Amino acid sequence: LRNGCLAICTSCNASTALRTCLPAAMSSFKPALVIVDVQEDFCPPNGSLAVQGGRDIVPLLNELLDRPFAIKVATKDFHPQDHVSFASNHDAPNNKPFESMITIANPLNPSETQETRLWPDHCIQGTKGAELLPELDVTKVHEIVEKGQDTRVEMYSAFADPFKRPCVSRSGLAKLLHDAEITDVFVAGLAADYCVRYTALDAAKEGFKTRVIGEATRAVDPSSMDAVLKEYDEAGVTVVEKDDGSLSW
Ligand code: VGL
Ligand code: ZN
Repeated sequence: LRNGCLAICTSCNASTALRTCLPAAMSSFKPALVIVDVQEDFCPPNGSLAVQGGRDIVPLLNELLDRPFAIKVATKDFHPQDHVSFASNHDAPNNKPFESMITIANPLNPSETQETRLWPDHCIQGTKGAELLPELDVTKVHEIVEKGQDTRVEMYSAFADPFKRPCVSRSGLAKLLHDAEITDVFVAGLAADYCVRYTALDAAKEGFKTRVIGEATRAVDPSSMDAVLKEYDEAGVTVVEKDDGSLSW
């Protein structure tokens, strides 16, 4: 029974807003899956920046790739050898991977700066470490988005680097998803506290209803996840699990 934008739910009899009552298929709902940085260097046994359990998420990622997402994207961290985030490109004593923080400046506006962490060399273009895990079913992936190619800036988000410079900062992912009229973005992959986090936060800023599939991520530093969950809360990003109904459409 329709009454303006209200409806009577046939199962619970409550008068409820259409958006929450109608099955997803009847309202506007076009989901995309973004699988972040499932690359050799982020995984045991040989990755230079291996995230504990990184390889273990692949069976679930392959299950997700079997689902009817309108667009399935895989991203790759894809750095040049002289990338600013590599500790090896900096002088002692402030060059300890995982520990040292450095200041990077917006190349177009040097007064705009950001503090960022240094890492071991990782995901260097053309190396084995930059490859997606061979057990990931890339035949189901529609688009591969590479990021982090600009030597001078860190880029955790698959959408853009933090300086959002016109023309050069963006990966094209936002345009790809908007052009396809995607409404909802589901994010999974590595690492939960870096590239998954900034990708999900940017997806929400782009206006997509954004969910992170918690079981399908692993963190560099699991103890930082409480703070990340707070950020998600403030940004309207929700963390879902495979069997909690969020993926049953
Ligand atoms: C990442 C650290 C450095 C990530 C990328 O994919 O989460 N983390 N570069
Ligand atoms: Zn990186």
